[in-house]
Parts: sequence; structure tokens; C-alpha cells
Amino acid sequence: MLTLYDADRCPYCARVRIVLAEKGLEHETVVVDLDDRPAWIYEKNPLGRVPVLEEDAFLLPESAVINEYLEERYPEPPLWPADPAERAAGRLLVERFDQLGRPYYALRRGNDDARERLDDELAKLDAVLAGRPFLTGREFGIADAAYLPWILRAESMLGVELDPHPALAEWVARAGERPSVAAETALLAAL
Ligand SMILES: N[C@@H](CCC(=O)N[C@@H](CS)C(=O)NCC(=O)O)C(=O)O
Repeated sequence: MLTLYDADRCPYCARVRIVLAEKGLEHETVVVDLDDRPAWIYEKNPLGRVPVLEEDAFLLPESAVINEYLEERYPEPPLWPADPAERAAGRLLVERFDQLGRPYYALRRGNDDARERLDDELAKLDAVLAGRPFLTGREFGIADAAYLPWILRAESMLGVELDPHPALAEWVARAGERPSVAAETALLAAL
């Protein structure tokens, strides 16, 4: 049995929710109140953070590691390309996610130059997506799940316009046709 310790508003949890949905994996969800975290969450993850995945007695925190685990444990449908170079290019994006995450959280804190820094990072993603339909490669996969939660929140919560980044905007629209991503858009609208 799989259990996800989860919070609706958490984009790291959203990464895992998307992968669970893409793989059609049945699971139980335990919602953690981030404003009043229960003491027991530290038994699941010493850092006290979500997401945490539990499978029988196995506990795993860290969204990027959880998604790699799910891919290896439940390989169908594959969410990394078969080609090693294509896969490595996707993994590189996941590895360097903080290049986008830093200006995103700086903008949330209201830092002066954050909007410009975030736009620079969006332009870099736009350039990647001008060359391939998905961040993962030719098909949707883990690199897409790793970035979409922040892009959706940048649009809906921070008022970031994607019009200056047409390939990025098309990617969001293309990904949004997938039930896994549409569920996240609906969840955000209800927050
Ligand atoms: N590196 C972690 C980050 C997870 C994270 O920061 N989760 C936030 C919610 S979005 C959290 O639990 N924050 C509580 C805290 O930092 O104490 C991951 O990728 O899973």
C-alpha cells in the first residue's frame, strides 16, 4: 500500500501527485496541515517536510527522489525516455531546478529584482521547449512534473504572464490536457 503525506498547496507534493496519477497508482493520501504540523510528521521525515511517500515500512522524503523511486518501482508507463542522452538532459533540469525555485520564492517574498530573475529563468525554459515538446523529451515525464507546479502557481498566484514565452505557454497548455495536470489546476483554483 502506498501512502502520500501531502499538502494541497505544496508544489513539491504536486510533483509526486502528478507522477502517481500518470502511473495510475492507487494510494492513500494523508493531508498535513503546514500551518500546524503534527509532531508525528517528524517520525516520517526528520526535516518535518512533505511530501513523504510510505510503502509498507519504507519511508521516503524528497520529491525528486520519490519520483525516481516510483519510476523504478513502477516502470509503466515510463516517465523517462529510453535514450540515455535524452534522459540525462531531463535529469539535468531536475537537478538544476533551484535556478527557477530561487527567484520564484524570492518573488513570493517580494524581493525587488525577483520578477526579472524569474523571467530570465522562464526564458531559458522557453528556449529548451522551443527545441522539444516536453522538458523530459519527446514525451511528458518526470522533468515536466518537476517544473509544472511552480509554473502553474507563478501564473495563478503571482500573476506571472507566460505570453512573452510562447513555447513555455504552449507546453503548459499541452500538459494541461493531461488529467494529472488538469487535477493540479483544479486543486489550485480551489485553494
Ligand atoms: N526538498 C524537498 C522540499 C519539500 C518542502 O519544502 N516542502 C514544504 C511544503 S511545500 C514543507 O514541508 N515545508 C515545511 C518546512 O520547511 O518546515 C522536496 O523536494 O520534497
